[in-house]
Amino acid sequence: MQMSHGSAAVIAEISAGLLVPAAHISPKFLYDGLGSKLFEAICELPEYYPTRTEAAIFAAHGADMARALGDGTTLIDLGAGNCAKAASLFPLLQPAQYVPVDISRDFLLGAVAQLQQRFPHIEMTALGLDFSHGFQLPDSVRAGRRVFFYPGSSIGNFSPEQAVEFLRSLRANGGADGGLLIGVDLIKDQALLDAAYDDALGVTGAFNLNILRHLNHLIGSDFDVGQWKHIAYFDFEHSRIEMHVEARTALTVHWHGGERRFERGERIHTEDSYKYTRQSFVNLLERAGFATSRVWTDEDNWFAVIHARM
Ligand code: AVJ
Repeated sequence: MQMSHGSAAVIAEISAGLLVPAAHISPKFLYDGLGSKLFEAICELPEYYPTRTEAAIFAAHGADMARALGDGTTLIDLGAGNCAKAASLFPLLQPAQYVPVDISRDFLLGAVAQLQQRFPHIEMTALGLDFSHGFQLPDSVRAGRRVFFYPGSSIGNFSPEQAVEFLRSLRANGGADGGLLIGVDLIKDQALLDAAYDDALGVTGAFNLNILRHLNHLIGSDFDVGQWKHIAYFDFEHSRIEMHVEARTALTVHWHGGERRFERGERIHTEDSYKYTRQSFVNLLERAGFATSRVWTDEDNWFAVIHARM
C-alpha cells in the first residue's frame, strides 16, 4: 500500500543519507504512486525529449531490433512503470513471457492487469521490487532465452562505476544466449539538457519535491514541501544532470529516530542522470563484459538504443 511506512532497512537507508553533511536520497524514492504519475506527465512535456526521441527510434527500427533479439524470448523490463514502451514493441518482438519489474509495485500491478487483457497470449509475471543494488531473477521466472529491456536511459541514474556493476549483475542472470536492449541519453547542447529537467510548467519540480512527501510516509518525517525548491542543472565535469531540493529557509526536519537542521540554501541531492557519448557507453558495456551488436540513433544523435549480447 502506498501509505505504509518503509521497512527498517528502508528507514535506515534514508536516515543515513539525510544525516551526512552532503545529504542525499536515492532517486528510487521519487516513485511512489503520485511520483510514477508525475513521471508519466514529464514524458509528455515538450522539453523532455528522451521519451519521444526513443519512441521514434523504436518506431523506425523496431523490426530491425526484433530481428537482432529473436522472438519467443523472456522479456525482462527493468523499471517498467506503465509498461507502455515494451507494449509498443510486443507486436514485433513477440515475447513468450513478459516480466516487468518496478519499485512502484501497486502502479505496476495496475498497468500489467490492463496489458494482460490486450495481450492474453503473453505470459506475464510482474515483480514489485527494488533492483538498485543489483538484479536477481526470482525462481518463478522460467528459463527461456532472456532479454533485458532497459529503456529511457534509466541506466543514467547509476554512476558509470555503479552502472558497470549493475550490468554485470544482469549478465549473471542472463545466460549465455541472453541479450540486452538498452536506451541511453547522449550528451547534447546544455540548454536542451537544462530545460528537459527544469520545464516551464514545473512538472519536473513537482516530481522532485514529491520525494519529500514520499519520505514523510516512509520514515514519518515532517518535511514541509513548501519550504523547499527544485534545482536541476547539467554538470559538465561529471557529464550528468544533478537534481537537488534546496531549503528556502533555515529549518529542522524530524523523523522516527532522527532529526537534521538545514541552513537556508542547503540542498539534498535527489538524482543524477548521466549522459554518455555513443562510444563512452559502448566502452562501459564492454567493461561489463557485453558485446555490442547494434546501435540505433535518431538523426540529431540525441539518444541511442543499443543491443548487446551477454
Ligand atoms: C527515469 C531516470 C530516465 O533521468 O531522465 C526525469 C528521470 N528525472 N526528469 C531521467 C527524470 C527528472 C529519468 N529517468
